Amino acid sequence: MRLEQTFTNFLLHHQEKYRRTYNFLILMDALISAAKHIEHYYLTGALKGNLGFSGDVNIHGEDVMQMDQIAQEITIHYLRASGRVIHAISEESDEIVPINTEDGRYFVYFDPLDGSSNVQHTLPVGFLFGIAKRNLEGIEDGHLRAGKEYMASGMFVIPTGTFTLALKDAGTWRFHIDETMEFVRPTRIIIPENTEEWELSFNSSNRLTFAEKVQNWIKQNEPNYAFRYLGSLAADFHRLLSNGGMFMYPAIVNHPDPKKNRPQGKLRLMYEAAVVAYMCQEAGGSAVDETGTQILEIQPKDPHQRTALYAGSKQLVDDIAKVLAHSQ
Ligand code: FBP
Repeated sequence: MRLEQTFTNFLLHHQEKYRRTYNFLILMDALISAAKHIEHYYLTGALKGNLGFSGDVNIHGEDVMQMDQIAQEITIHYLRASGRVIHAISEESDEIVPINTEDGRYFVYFDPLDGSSNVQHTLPVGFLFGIAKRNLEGIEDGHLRAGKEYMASGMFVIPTGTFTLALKDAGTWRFHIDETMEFVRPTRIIIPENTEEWELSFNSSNRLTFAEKVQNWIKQNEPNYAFRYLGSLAADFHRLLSNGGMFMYPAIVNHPDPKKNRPQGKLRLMYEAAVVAYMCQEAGGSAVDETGTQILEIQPKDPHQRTALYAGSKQLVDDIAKVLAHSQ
């Protein structure tokens, strides 16, 4: 009989090793409870008729799915119950959500159900989150945190029962859910250097809308690698962390319908790109934007700010970063 180390045991040892408090455990417990409930509602969504559109439109002008609202409600409930969160920024809330502004210890940036094009088919989606800590030494000015100021980030790939967590200067770890609904078997993730399994992951139907230099880079390099794309950042990045290569959501600058151009990118900086970039960096990889700037260095000006994203194996990201920075 093989009994596995649980996530809770793993985190308790981590906190002990770095002489940290129990506060982070309470927050992580809240996020895990939220993810488990979101997974339950998602798995039963088709039978309960929860996988359709809610009729509402979010701040990005996108139709909101019923599951987006369910996932948002569940997550805010558990973050509030933790008593540890100052405020939260969510894709599903136009405004910053004040929670425990006086006594809270953490800022939480999250996308409760990422990968909306997969929802109606109960295909893999993601629960993405980034965590930053209040200034314990001086005045807390509540500024929007750049990715490099995060202390942790992670993602649940729903409904696959997998959870990946990056801890500041302590690596990126993967956990799997067991028969008792516990996340177990902490496995350190290092993006492989061996290029055998490397892949490129991007929405190929957009390729002619990318900047010419990006199109040329793809033409030169794609013959060397596999191509994989699920249309869910969490699911695509989950696979890429194990295989290596690069996930790309470039800026759209050459769309035949100029109204559909997205020079600033599609993905959101604080709760999508920076979350992935943080896990990437702790796993030995890298992540840049359309100018070749490190995603984790970008200081957000707006909670829902967008960015282009190139994330994955350092060698590939450094290579395209040179091209991106060059002809600006
Ligand atoms: P949502 O948050 O609206 O789902 O958008 C994010 C996302 O779905 C990512 O998960 C995914 O990588 C990308 O958009 C897919 O976009 P596209 O359908 O344009 O390829």
